[in-house]
Amino acid sequence: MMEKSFVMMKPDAVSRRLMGKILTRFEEKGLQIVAIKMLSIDEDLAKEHYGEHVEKPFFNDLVSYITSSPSLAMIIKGDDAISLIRKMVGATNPKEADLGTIRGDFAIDMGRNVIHASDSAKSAEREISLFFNDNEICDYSIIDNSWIYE
Ligand code: IDP
Ligand code: MG
Repeated sequence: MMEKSFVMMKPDAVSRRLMGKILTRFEEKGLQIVAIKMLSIDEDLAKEHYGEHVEKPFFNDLVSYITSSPSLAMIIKGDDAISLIRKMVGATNPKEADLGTIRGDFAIDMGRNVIHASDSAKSAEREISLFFNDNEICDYSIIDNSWIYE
């Protein structure tokens, strides 16, 4: 099923100049970027985005990390994009993430794991509306789609 996922390069990815490399992975896979923007996430947005973790011991550090410097927010579209992108991103703990995944290849610490991706259709919908207005989402057709999809 065609899906849209919310994906975000975290402050470490942006500041380590990894944006191009990470974006290339999604493009080369055949996925489609339908929205993208750099933004400095404020405390309110960080707490809202990570609301499910409010009781966790790492919550304050997570909010500091995410608000420390700009992030790159995106919406990425494709067939089964939500679970596909979670696979490309790899396990939350980069030390356990398989090599070949984004976290496995570019990160070491859990609190510096370079990227966020929605974990379900429900989260994707919530996160997309938290970060983007409808008029920031571009629905355009891509000429090579018949070489990506059967
Ligand atoms: P996910 O990003 O793979 O979905 P979640 O469990 O939703 O993982 O956690 C959100 C983010 O919180 C993680 O990506 C990571 O940056 C941070 N985090 C999760 N667990 C820990 C921890 O035990 N220590 C430090 N940071 C953590
Ligand atoms: Mg999560």
